[in-house]
Amino acid sequence: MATLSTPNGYTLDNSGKRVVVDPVTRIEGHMRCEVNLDGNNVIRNAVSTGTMWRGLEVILKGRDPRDAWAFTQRICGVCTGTHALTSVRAVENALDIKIPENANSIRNIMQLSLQVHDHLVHFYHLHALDWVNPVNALRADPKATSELQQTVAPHHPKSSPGYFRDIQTRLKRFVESGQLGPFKNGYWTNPAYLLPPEADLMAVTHYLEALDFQKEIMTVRTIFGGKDIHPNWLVGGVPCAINLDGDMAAGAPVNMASLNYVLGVIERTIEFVDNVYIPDIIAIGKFYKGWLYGGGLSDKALLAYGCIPDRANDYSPSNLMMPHGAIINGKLTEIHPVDLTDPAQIQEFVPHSWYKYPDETKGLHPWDGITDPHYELGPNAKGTSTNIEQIDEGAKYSWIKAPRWRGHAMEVGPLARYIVGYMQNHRDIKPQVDETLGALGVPVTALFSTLGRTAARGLEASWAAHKMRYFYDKLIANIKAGDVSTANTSKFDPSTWPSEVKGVGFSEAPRGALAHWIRIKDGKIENYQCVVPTTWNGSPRDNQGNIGAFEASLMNTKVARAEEPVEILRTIHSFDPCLACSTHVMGPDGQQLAEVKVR
Ligand code: NFE
Ligand code: MG
Repeated sequence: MATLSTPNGYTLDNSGKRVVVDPVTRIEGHMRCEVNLDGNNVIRNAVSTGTMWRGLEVILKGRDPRDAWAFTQRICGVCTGTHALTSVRAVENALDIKIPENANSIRNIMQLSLQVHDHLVHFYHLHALDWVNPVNALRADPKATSELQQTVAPHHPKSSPGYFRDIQTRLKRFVESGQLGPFKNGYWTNPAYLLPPEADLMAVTHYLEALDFQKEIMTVRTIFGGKDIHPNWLVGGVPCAINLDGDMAAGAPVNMASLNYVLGVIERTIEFVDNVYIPDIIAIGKFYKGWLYGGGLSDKALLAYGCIPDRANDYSPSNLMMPHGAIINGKLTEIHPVDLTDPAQIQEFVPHSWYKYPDETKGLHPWDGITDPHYELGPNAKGTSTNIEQIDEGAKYSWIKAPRWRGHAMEVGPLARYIVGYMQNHRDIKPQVDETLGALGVPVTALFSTLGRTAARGLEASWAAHKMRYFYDKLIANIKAGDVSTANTSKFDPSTWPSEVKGVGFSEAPRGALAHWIRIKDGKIENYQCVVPTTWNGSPRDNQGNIGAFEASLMNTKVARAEEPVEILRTIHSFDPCLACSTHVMGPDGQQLAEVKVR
């Protein structure tokens, strides 16, 4: 082909120089990305491939629905609990099980703490080095760095010149030893890095502080869920007993002492996000204003399911504290309601995915989903099936299916949630976004960009941190009113269940809209399908030729050095990809189907 127009409004041209990034690092899971550059090094064609596959949906067949959360939680090592939460909701929806208010508050606190934790790790440890140059930080003046921090983040206590000098010395030792550790393999001489040395040193310092803070924020889930990164969950509520006078040894993990501890962690989380994370985004954003344009989806197709029910058991949009709705064709003022039970709304397509359907011209709703792997490279691929040199995107080319909402390729995640919320005048989101745009001095259209996506994630981390406090207060008030119930076990026994039921559970995972669909027959799982955020964002082309969100976001980006594609990483990383979540399938007998070598 030379040029090809997609129904979602992109013109693809694969005639120019092909650049392959494989593996894309600083993500979860394994991903490959290929682009074609024109004579001016502008991306004119983009191909995103999930290069791994695993087994979960098939493993679940025939198992006890009450155990599904424990399996699905292991889809991923970063957004763990959100799958467990979505799974117990799917089962509760199928069996019409209501949970106590305390369980709702505790689930929300756990989910919100995951949201903040995940966003912090993404910004500092997976994404920051696309903007921040640790080698350049060696040239910083620690005193000027201290002054910079006191200007941009005046409430953060760790700000003395001596503190920054110590960090710089540590960093210098790293670099001089030739062992850059976490800072290895960066493009540190690339002209795309624009921060002054002091901003680099400040951000690298916060990288280390955020690393440290991880071990604190995860304790919220260890108290309510017994452990992390894979805490315990329960169909019908949460598996922890509340006894204010109790102690851990007596089997009451939720007591006065541990609740006080949780409160302390929540307060420190709010402090860290509001005094460090948000100021860093604004400080970095000011130096990279060019990245507030481009990297968005030109058709502005955005999807959010909503999450964080205020009262228990009510999943209608008016009770969900995170935004719900779909935007298509760039019409921001028209927000469509989303119905996950409607086969006309959600469908997964596979003509460009390494799966087989009986009829691949049609999509399947997840309740009728089929997981039948089929690995083959197209006729125009280069290399061999185990050592791919170039993907053929005209054929099957990814382990990710292509989910579509009413036929549209959608972006999900913090940016989708924040734009839907902003357009709905969400009472928390609207002022937060307006304040940030004001601080950066840019119009609302700047949201549709690589940095807009990164900024939305930071704002959402702040929102989530404050909402943890809201549900903490709610939990305490309810306990003080005499209600210590955390689980409803009235329908736990399968003999109380109908012989055939189906259900759907949904949440907003850190990376976007997540849902699990379940069919239960005679007390066992008949079919289980997960459609996860990175399945939406990282999807390949569909039956109509629509490109997915990763692919669309890369289009028309200019790359400074073709051999150092930091620009590709910036935009792909702004989605916080998780290929582990999105490629969670394998052959029915668990056999190895092919070995895909990643260069
Ligand atoms: Ni593995 Fe996940 C999130 C889910 S997939 S990280 O967030 O669900 O994008
Ligand atoms: Mg799936």
